[in-house]
Amino acid sequence: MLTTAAVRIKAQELGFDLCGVAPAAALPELQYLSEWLAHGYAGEMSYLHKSAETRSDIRKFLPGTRSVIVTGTLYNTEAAVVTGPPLPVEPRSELDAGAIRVARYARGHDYHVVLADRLAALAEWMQAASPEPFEHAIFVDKHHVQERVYARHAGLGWIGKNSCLINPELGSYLFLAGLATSLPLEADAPGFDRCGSCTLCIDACPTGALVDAHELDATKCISYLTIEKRGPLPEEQRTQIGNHAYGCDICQDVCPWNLAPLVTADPAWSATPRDGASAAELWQRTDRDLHEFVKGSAMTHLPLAGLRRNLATVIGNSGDSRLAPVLERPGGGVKNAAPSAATPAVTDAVAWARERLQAVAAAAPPDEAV
Ligand code: B12
Ligand code: SF4
Ligand code: SF4
Repeated sequence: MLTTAAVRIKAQELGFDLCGVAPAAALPELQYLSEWLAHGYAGEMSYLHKSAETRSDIRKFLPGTRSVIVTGTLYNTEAAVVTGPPLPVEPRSELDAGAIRVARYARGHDYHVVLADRLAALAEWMQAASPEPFEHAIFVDKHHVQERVYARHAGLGWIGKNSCLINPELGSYLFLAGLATSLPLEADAPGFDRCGSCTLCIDACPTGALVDAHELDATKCISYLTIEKRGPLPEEQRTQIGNHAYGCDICQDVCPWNLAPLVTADPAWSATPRDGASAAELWQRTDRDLHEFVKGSAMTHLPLAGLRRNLATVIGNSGDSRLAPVLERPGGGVKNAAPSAATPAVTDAVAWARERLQAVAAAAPPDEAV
């Protein structure tokens, strides 16, 4: 019979840093989803409402599931922890005004693709190694499984007050993904809470999205606003976004369990540098060249118009009125080269950014005004 230990060894060979097994049972944390949705915390993520029934128990995702194999994959490639500067962003030099932040998880290749391939290889190996036939289904983020809950019960770590799964050795810059299977594998012991009296993540969140321990109001979260929210960003939240063009890591960057973050050597997660790129330079790209910047990464899940909306917002937050003229030149000013800039949410963000930068220029002493 296939054992949990054998599956774990194979998973590590395939590039997963962590692997454990949770029972397919009525786990206590699964119940929070319906409460969370009832609070309206999901905002426009209607897919969470639509799939709530399936998400409430993995046995609705794959009937007959007896074991849940959960993997954790370290994606961090940055040696030093860099927390977001105070918001709104103060330009620190001529060069870095308008430098964008891209969340660590989106800096490498698209994890949906990489991890699904590795899980398919694990499933194939299991089929060959198991004397008995079994059912299985892979889940990677977008599938209807509450991954953090099963990860905790597979012994990968605990769910922190910032709502992230934290491993005591590796921290929380981890992708989660796994396999539901009808095989009766031996379950691991669940991870236990090591947050103690710490509240650093709650205190550091610039938007107040962490309304309480383990309670995240996504509608206030920069990750939701920059990635999931379509159309114009709510006016009152634009300055809070600062220079975040895609996602946010602040509540993880401040976590003591990430203080000396491990860096992965896996080439899948190191790619073209995206974090720190110039919002002004990106804004002036044609749509085709802007797509080149995100190609192959999880950032492709955001339509180009959404990225432009975020870039215009970052430029507006840069506090550098010298960046205002670039807003007139999406696509380098070449006609029809940047159709995504013509969408209502983007033109709205541009008008807002221009107004903000004009106000900065007007407030500057005469010799500094442009
Ligand atoms: C929707 C979603 C989002 C939304 C909502 C986030 C959220 N906290 O729910 C938004 C867009 C904001 C988001 C942001 C991010 N996400 Co996201 N997201 C998801 C997704 C698709 C579903 C999560 C979900 O079910 N939410 C619903 C609510 C109910 O869950 P929850 O807040 O996580 O609450 C849980 C716990 O807090 C706990 N709980 C609640 N109350 C209490 C009380 C007590 C006492 C206890 C003990 C526990 C507890 O139970 C809940 C059950 O799930 C998962 C993938 C998946 N299929 O699971 C990825 C996932 C959670 N995201 C992930 C990542 C990487 C991120 C970001 C770091 C990306 C970024 N850098 O911008 C941020 C982190 C923000 C944060 N602090 O959570 C990873 C997390 C990996 C990890 N180590 O935890 C996942 C697992 C994707 C993956 N496959 O790797 N995400
Ligand atoms: S990801 Fe950023 S905005 Fe969202 S809860 Fe964490 S610190 Fe707050
Ligand atoms: S910052 Fe503190 S409270 Fe928040 S997740 Fe980390 S240890 Fe837990």
